This record gives sequence, C-alpha cells and structure tokens, in this order.
Amino acid sequence: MRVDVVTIFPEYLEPLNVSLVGKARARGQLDVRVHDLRRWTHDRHHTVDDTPYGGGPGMVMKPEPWGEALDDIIASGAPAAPGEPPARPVLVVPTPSGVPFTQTLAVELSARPWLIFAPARYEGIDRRVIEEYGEHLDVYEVSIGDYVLAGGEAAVLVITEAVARLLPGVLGNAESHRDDSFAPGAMADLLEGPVYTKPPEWRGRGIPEVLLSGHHGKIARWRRDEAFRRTARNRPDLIERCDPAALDKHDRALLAELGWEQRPDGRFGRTAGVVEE
Ligand code: 6GU
Repeated sequence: MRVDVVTIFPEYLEPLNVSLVGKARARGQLDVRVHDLRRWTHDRHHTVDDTPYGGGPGMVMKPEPWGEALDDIIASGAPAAPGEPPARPVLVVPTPSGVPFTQTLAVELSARPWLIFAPARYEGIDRRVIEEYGEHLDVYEVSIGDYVLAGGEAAVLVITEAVARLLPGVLGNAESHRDDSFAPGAMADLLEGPVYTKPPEWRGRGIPEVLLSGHHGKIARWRRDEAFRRTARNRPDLIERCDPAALDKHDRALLAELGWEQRPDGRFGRTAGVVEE
C-alpha cells in the first residue's frame, strides 16, 4: 500500500518511522511519503491560510496549494503495469466533522492500494478542494473521536496504524487481529477482557484459577464473561446495540446478573432501579 501525507508539519509524522508502521515500511509492505504543503506555495511567506469568507474566528487553508500538491501527487502514481491506467488513490481528510473512524472503515481502507491524507490545521480546508477531488476520487472525511485536536496530523498517525496492521504480512501470528475488540466475528462488539502473564504471584496478587486449569472450554467461557463485564461497564452502548441472536443462554444469564434485561424488541437495556456494584 502507498500512503501520501500532505502537511505543514512533516516532523509531526516522524512516528511513522517507528514500531509496526516503521517495520512495515522497512519491509516494503508500506510506501509512506510525507510532503510539506508549503512546497506548493509561491509567495515569500509560503502562505497556506487566509481569513474566512463571511467572517468568524480563525483561518481557513487556501485551496491553491492543496490543489497543486494533490495534482502532483496524483500524477506521480505510475501505472500498475505498462498500458494499465494509473492507480486511483483514496483521499482521506481528517476532520472533527467527518464520519467516525471505526474498525469497519479501517478494514475498508486497508483494501485500497493508495491513500492520500490531507490533514488540515486552522479551521479547515476551503470546501472547494473536497468538492473538486470528490468528482474523481473517493473522498472520506473522517473523525477519530468526539473531541477537538489542533490539526489532523495525530489522526493520520491513528488511521495509518489501524490500517497498516491489517495489511497482509504486517502482523505476526502472535499478534493476530482475529480477536481484536471490534473485529468482525465471534467476539464482535465486545471489548477484550483482562490478560495475565508470569509471575503467578505479584505483590500478593494471583492469577484467576481458571487460567491455570488447562481447561480450554472453561477458559473460553471465562474470557467471554469478562468481555461482557468489561463491555457492560465501559461501553453500555455496545450492549444496547448487540444482536441478541449472537448471545447464548449463559450470556443472557450473565447480563441479567449485571442488571440488564431484554426489551420487547429483543434488545438489551439496563434494568430500571438496578445499581451497579
Ligand atoms: Cl480527524 N481532526 C481534528 N482536528 N480534530 C479531531 C479529529 C480530527 N478527530 C477528532 N477530533
């Protein structure tokens, strides 16, 4: 996969040289190119922003540098094979007003051969840039959560790491993503429960007996119970959304014990008046 990032803070993307993403780059699984947007300015001050039409606080990123940068980068996409059309990148625009970035979107992006990130600083990029490139490319405006950052660069790091670890061969077997919280499959939409390693006793604290039992069935059941407990506590919205058909008798009994009841539509909701310990 090729990833281009256009930013006024190229140094902010240095972490892409480290850890999982850095290793994927070193192995040739990921081709990351970071570009300084100011390269595509023509005035002495390398101006990338201006005041907003209609007034209001803050500054807006000018369309011309973005247009020239994106045109050059898109044109640099060599045909996959002689005679073939050049690869068509996806444009990812991190913004707090975008659609939520989820594991589903990470999976979708990981299937694309080429992503171009356009992280904005200030109040955002002139809307005409998104409209213009939306005519020819798939454009995703994406938010990484309900809080406001000073710019989209941190979101580029987040999205790139979430996508890169899904690329074939990037994760070793030991770190398989099959059991990830939010991964599609058996444990879908449950948070992962607690984990333990040696020593068997640390500062007087032991390991849950069942994990030492060697009984794989009981261990799986215990892990699923812990996943439900943690999800009910930290993300009750996930319990409310979960498909009741995905739950077995034991799951239902545990949820009842935790103060959840099945509503007439089959969905789960907190039992009125039950206080969590
Ligand atoms: Cl993608 N950008 C900014 N500036 N703030 C955010 C965000 C993105 N996602 C959540 N907050």
